[in-house]
Amino acid sequence: MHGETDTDRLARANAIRRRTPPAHPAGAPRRALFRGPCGIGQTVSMAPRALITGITGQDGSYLAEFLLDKGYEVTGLHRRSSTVTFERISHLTDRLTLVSADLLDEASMLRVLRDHRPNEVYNLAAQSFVQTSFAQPVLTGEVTALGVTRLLDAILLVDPSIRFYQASSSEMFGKVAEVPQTEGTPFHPRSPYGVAKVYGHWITVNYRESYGLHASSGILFNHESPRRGLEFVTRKVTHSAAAIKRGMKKTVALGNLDAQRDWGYAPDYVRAMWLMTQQDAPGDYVVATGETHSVRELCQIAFDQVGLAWQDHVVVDEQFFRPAEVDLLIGNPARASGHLGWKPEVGFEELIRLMVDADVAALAKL
Ligand code: NAP
Ligand code: F7E
Repeated sequence: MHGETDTDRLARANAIRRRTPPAHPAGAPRRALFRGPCGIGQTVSMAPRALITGITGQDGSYLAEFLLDKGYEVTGLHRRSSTVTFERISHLTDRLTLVSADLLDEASMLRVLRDHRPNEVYNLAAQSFVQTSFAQPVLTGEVTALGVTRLLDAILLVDPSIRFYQASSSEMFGKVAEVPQTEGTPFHPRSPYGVAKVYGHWITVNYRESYGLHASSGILFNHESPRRGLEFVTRKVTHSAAAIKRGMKKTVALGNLDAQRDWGYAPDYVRAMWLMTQQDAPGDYVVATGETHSVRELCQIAFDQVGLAWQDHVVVDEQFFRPAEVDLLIGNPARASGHLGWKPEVGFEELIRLMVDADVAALAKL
C-alpha cells in the first residue's frame, strides 16, 4: 500500500495470518504440501510449518526464501530493537509471520512454539561475530550457548516431535587436530564464540540422545553472500573495493592477511540445513567446499573485479588481529555429500566476484 513502512506491512501481514485458522495440529503428516478444502468456502493450509530464529541475519533470510519456495509457512523469530532490522527480509515480509522473542528469554520462545506449532525449528540466532566474542564473552555464552538449551527445553515442553536444526560452526575445530576436518575431528575452539558453539553442539547431541529429539547439527564452514554483515572480512573487502572504485574512500584496514578459510556461498549452505531435517534419522554434518583461500587472495580477486591493484589500497592494522587465531580450516563434506546428496554450486572466485558486483550495484543506487 502507498506510503506503507516495513513495520506497517509486517503488522498487516501478521493480522491477516492471525485470522487464518491454525494450519494443522502438531504431529500431522510433515510433507503435506497441498491446500485442500475445509468446509464451505474455506481452505486450510496443509503446508509444513517452520520456525527460524535469527531470520533477520544472512542465513535466516536465505533459508526463509528457500522454505517459502518449497511451500512452507514460515515464522521468523526476531528480537525487539529500537530500529527496524528487516533489511534482508524486506522483500519477504508479506509472506512471513514475524514474531518478537529472544534467545535470552525462555518463556518468549515457549509462547512462540505454542502459538505457531512449527514442525521444524532452525536455530540460526547467535552472537555470531568472533571478534566481538572476545569483548563480550558472557553475552556470547548466554545467547550462542545457553540460548540453544532454552530453545531445546521449550521444544521438549511444547512438542518433542519438532525437528530441530542447530547452526554449529567450523570455529569449534579452532586449533585443528587434523586437516581436513570431519564430523569426527576433536574440537579445540580458539574464541569465546567457538567455545559457545561447542556447548550448543553438544547440548543438541545430548537432547537427541537423552530425549530422542530429531535434532541435527550442521558444522558449517564460512559462507558468504551480498547479504553478509559488513564486519566480516569478505564483505568488508568487497564493499571497500566497490567504495574505493567509486572514489568514496581510498583504503581499507585489515588484520591477518595470511588467515585462511574454507569459504562457500550462503544459499548453497541453507539447502544443506533443510536436507538435514528431512532425513529419517538426525545427525551431524560438516558442510564445506573442501578448499581453502587466504585473505590476501580474497583481496586480489575483489580488487581485480573493479580493475584496481589491492596492494595500493589495503593497509594492515593491528586492531583487526585476534587474541587467538584458528589454523587451517578446511572441511571434508563427504558425509553431507554421501548422505544428503549435497554439494556446493558456487566456487570461491565466483562468490567474491558476485559479491563485488552486488556492492558496486548497491552503491551506484545511493
Ligand atoms: P548473522 O547474520 O549474524 O545473524 C544472526 C542472527 O541472530 C540475527 O538475526 C540476529 O538478530 C539474531 N540474534 C542475535 N542475538 C539474538 C537473541 N538474543 N535473540 C534472538 N535473535 C538473536 O549470522 P549468520 O551468518 O546468518 O549465521 C547464522 C547462524 O549460523 C549463526 O548461529 C552463526 O553463528 C552460524 N554460523 C554462521 C556461519 C557463517 O559463515 N555465516 C558459519 C557457521 C555457523 P539481529 O538482526 O537483531 O542482530
Ligand atoms: O574472519 C581474518 C580474521 O570475521 C575471517 C562467522 O560467520 O565464520 C565466521 O567467523 C578471517 C579471520 O569470519 C580482518 O582474523 C583479517 O581469520 O570474516 P571473519 P570468522 O571469524 O571466520 C565462522 C565459521 C562462524 O561461525 C562465524 O559466525 O579473516 N581477518 N582481517 C579479518 N576478519 C575481519 N572480520 N575483519 C578484518 O579486518
